[in-house]
Amino acid sequence: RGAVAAASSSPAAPAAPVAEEEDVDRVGSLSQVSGVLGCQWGDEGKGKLVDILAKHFDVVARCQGGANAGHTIYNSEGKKFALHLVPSGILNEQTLCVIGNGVVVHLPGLFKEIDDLEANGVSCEGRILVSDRAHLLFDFHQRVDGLREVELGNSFIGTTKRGIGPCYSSKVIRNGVRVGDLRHMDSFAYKLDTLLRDAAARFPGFNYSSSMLQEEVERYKRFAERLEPFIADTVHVINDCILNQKKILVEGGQATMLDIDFGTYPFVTSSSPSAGGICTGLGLAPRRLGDLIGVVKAYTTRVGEGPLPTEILGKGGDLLRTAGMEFGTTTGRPRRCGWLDVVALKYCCQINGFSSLNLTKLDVLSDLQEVKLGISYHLIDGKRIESFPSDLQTLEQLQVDYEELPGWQTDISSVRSYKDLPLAARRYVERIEELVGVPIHYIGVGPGRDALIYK
Ligand code: 2SA
Ligand code: GDP
Ligand code: MG
Repeated sequence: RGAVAAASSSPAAPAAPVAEEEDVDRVGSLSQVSGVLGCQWGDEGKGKLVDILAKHFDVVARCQGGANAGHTIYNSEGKKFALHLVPSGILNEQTLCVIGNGVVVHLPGLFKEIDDLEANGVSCEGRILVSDRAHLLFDFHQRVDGLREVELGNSFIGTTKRGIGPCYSSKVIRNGVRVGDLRHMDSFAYKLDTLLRDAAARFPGFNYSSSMLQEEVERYKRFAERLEPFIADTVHVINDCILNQKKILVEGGQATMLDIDFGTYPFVTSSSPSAGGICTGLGLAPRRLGDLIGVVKAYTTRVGEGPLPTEILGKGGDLLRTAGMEFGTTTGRPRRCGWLDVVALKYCCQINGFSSLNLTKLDVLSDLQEVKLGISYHLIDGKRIESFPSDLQTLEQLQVDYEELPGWQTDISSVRSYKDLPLAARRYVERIEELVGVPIHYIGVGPGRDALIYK
């Protein structure tokens, strides 16, 4: 898949009308440092919200993950862009995009993404900074990702095979090579050699020779030259922006249920997509954080293996997948679908302390006669589970208690004002707010920039 998807016009993404004044006020009054984080298992539509909010911020920054992320956004002409490493603020000309120290950076992928953006009329020059502390993700990390998945047999994780886990492993075991190391090519070769020898010793199927090292070093010498203008001490840049009253929006990749600590371990990614990852991934002090917006799909999806308590198997799941076009933005894999899991959502809100939520893809539920919310869990013996379980055994055995609500069976994709939503749709939204205790300020009714209701 190209870094930037086909530059096609989507019929579902019409040109954006001007937002009403009070909507702009609400967005304009978001804190100096705000964040957009995923509440479920990723692909909630974080990219769309970041793109919409970007014009009210000076900087949009990524703090974790890498090119495993896939954020699909549309510009005002309905042109589609699929971003992986470049922050979703890039379509807004005034925004500086920062790739923070917590991100793992695959340079060939980043350059391809930049080339594709430029080819589609988006100027990136001088608008992207990459942290000198960010770790480099090499092609060999991707090979190792694939080898590990094969080695796991039936217990494979279902990773994106973008090398994320192996790169964070190199970082944590203190073998990693960082962006700043590109400025010291003499020691770069030695560091890369150590990494490649490690991989060759660990995996019998991993071929490695000194000529491969030489080739890779030569390639990275060229990359180093091209990357030089992008490299920055982003910790300093971000904190300096704060001192100069600039506004920073942090864009999360993946989501809390895929968090290395809080997710359904080991079926998780290898970074911290929760609020804590903002501080460690950008060098931002916790007390700088202001509004954090949790993005939650009106139902649930997950791509990859692992527990999904409210999953709808068979035809019902297929219907949601088709209606919501639920296929991975990075890998094209079909996403598993289910009802909204309120237990998982409450757990996620607890961890992140969201000031508000963006409920996305409400339009996708429009055809259903009834909609369900997974409101609590119990075990086979009837015992209620009070919090989101940490172990796979419980997660696999638990039963979900559902609340059924009437569907609205009306196309809501052109609704732009909360009061114009059908009563049943408003009841669904308000019931979620009531159960979770966090206000829903934004409601997505389509993929386009304009398809957002401010509540
Ligand atoms: P990895 O590659 O090591 O991070 O995979 C570990 C788990 O994390 C999941 N993961 C994701 N889940 C949803 N969306 C992601 N991004 C792409 C998208 C995914 C795609 O936007 O659609 O295209 O397949 C993402 N990235 C990682 C992954 O599925 C594993 O469960
Ligand atoms: P992210 O990883 O959280 O940024 O989400 P993705 O971009 O991977 O997946 C979300 C998908 O849903 C994208 O194709 C978006 O264009 C689309 N999308 C976002 N919000 C809405 C919405 O409110 N309604 C519909 N129908 N699609 C949406
Ligand atoms: Mg995605």
